[in-house]
Amino acid sequence: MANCKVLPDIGHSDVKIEGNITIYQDKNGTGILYFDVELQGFDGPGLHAIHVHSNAVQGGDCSTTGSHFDLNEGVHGDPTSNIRHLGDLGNLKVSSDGTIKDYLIGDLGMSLHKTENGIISRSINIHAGADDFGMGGTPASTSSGNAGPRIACCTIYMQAVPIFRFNG
Ligand SMILES: [Cu+2]
Ligand SMILES: [Zn+2]
Repeated sequence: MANCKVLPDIGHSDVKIEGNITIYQDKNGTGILYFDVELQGFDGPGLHAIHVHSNAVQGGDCSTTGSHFDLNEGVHGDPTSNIRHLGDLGNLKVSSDGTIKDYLIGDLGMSLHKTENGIISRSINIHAGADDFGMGGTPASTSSGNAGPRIACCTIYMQAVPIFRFNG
């Protein structure tokens, strides 16, 4: 199990987005990787790109996280496509009250283990705009989905699985 505590980008003082993304995968690390997204503080409803980026967040600055996590110099794309970066998770759909609750993304390409596709100590970034999945016909589209600035981000940390003990 891993956790990513989302905070606004240090360069965006107007952004109020915060929350948690809990990430879990079955024991042998070959199953679906789940991202359970719970966020609040968006300005309103809409779509926002969400990606795993290569590096951890330095000093609250989302621009320090590098490009979309991938094992090769791949092309950006739709999370349901075979042509994509590993870190391309698509768009978050934010509700009219500016929150996103119990939103579960499943992914088969990444892992919580110390394998080359592992994502511990990498980051998750949330963008100001929607991801066009590389269909926009511009260089910004094919490299990163033309999703605009990184407005919130977090570093992915391993978290011990809680153990419950019962007396009686
Ligand atoms: Cu991104
Ligand atoms: Zn990408």
